[in-house]
Amino acid sequence: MTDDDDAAAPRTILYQFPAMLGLPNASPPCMKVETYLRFRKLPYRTEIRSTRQSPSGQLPFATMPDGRVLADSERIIDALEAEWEAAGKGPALDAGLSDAERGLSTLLCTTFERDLYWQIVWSRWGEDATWRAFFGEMRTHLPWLLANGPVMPMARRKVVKRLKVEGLSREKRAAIPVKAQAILDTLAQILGDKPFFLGDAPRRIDMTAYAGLSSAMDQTLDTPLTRAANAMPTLLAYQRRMKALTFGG
Ligand SMILES: N[C@@H](CCC(=O)N[C@@H](CS)C(=O)NCC(=O)O)C(=O)O
Repeated sequence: MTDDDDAAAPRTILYQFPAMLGLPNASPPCMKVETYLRFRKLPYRTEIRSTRQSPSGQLPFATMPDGRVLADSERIIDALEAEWEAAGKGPALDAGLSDAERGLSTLLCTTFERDLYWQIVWSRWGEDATWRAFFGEMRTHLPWLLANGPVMPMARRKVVKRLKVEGLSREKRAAIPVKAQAILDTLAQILGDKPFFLGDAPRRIDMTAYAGLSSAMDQTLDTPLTRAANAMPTLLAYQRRMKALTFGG
């Protein structure tokens, strides 16, 4: 890990969920920050925390190299990018993008962080069969009381309610894979034959994209979403390209 390149260098401490489902992190926002840190080869270490310990009530949050504690993946990356530029290490990841490219980046961000994100959440929490497998893995990381008491079924009911607000529910189950395929098709069309979403070089959106796509494609849970995404050669090649650049392999 980048953890030990230079023991004296100030490092970011990224607080997140434990690694699960064969992924460094099964939470796309946590994975986005770690992808960024690895892409930039910045010194960092990760620590497991619960959402109750986060200033925002959500993960990730981080202690920055200057000691500030920040929550929210975008704020953390904003601060690291600002430091990168201030230290004269080079241009920001999105330097030189046209207005149209910035606009596309914003739209893609919504597609990954809302549309694809809720599909991922559905694929784990919504369906009974995958929920059982997901919970089976999750409970190995939980204290006995949480793993066996009513807390996780209650958490599931809360997530299922939220999914309904996002338009994903048992009543509308038939529409879910149709919507998932439309999202995946749109992403593959925008990517086309470019190596990265905005061209030849990785940009900020690629951190978000890899985080979402790895959760959808590279998780050990066998879900309809995972199968649909892995059947798309453009997305599969992209996911592997980003993985090789950041986590290796
Ligand atoms: N906008 C936040 C979103 C973070 C987020 O949604 N985290 C989820 C895990 S993927 C979470 O902590 N959920 C627990 C909750 O909301 O209670 C970011 O980008 O960091």
